[in-house]
Amino acid sequence: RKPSKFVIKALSTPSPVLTQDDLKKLAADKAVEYVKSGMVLGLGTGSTAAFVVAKIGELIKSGELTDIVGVPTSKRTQEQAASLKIPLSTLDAHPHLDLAIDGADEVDPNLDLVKGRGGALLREKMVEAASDKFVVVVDDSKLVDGLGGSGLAMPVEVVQFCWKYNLVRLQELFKEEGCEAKLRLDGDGKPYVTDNANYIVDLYFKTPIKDSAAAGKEIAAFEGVVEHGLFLDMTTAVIIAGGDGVSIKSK
Ligand code: ABF
Repeated sequence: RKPSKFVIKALSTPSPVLTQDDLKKLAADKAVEYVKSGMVLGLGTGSTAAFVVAKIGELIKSGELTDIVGVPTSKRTQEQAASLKIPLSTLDAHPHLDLAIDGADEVDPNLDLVKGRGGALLREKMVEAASDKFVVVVDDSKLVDGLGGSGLAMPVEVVQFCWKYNLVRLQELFKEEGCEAKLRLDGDGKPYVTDNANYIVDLYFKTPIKDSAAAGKEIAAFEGVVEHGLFLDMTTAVIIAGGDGVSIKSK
């Protein structure tokens, strides 16, 4: 399995009847071509990343990949990888990773990302920042002109203590972008609790974030903010599956 180089390149043309899941799987399979035996791998979270983990499990089972160590970015991924018998470790034991592969919620033309609608942003950012290469797998519905521009949530993980205080401060910070901040709730209408026992405040913007680098710094400076979903200057390459086929973008 020879991986292509990280360049913008159309790789194949899927038939028009492919579903969103088919597209996610196409992107995932392409990303797994970068995985080599002996690698320490960051295992992402979300439905696209789940296809990546499944494929890696398959290749380990068939003997095509050996000596893989996976560092999961969530309890969910940990469970999936364990069920597939992927050997697992932690950042404590493996502080340096070769490659991380994960999905994203938004990808801008600079390959900066919004992540964390799946709730795993803190562990994702820790693992992906510790990785030599970070490959993002998406279907083309995730492409935006500016971060925050999809109308969907940009998550911020906050401590439970006085979460409302931070919700108000975050909303105020993005007044110009018409930001509405909401505490994320679970299926029972209770506050959603992350793997790290924190809450998530979701920010909804009317217009994209003007300066995402400045925004990231300002959000992170708030006491009680644990992490935010802006993943800036972290991406090595993005694998995009869409109606026109699978393509790879890198800076
Ligand atoms: C993770 O899963 C998250 O950072 C992002 O929120 C989400 C994307 O999920 P999906 O691939 O299911 O759209 O990558």
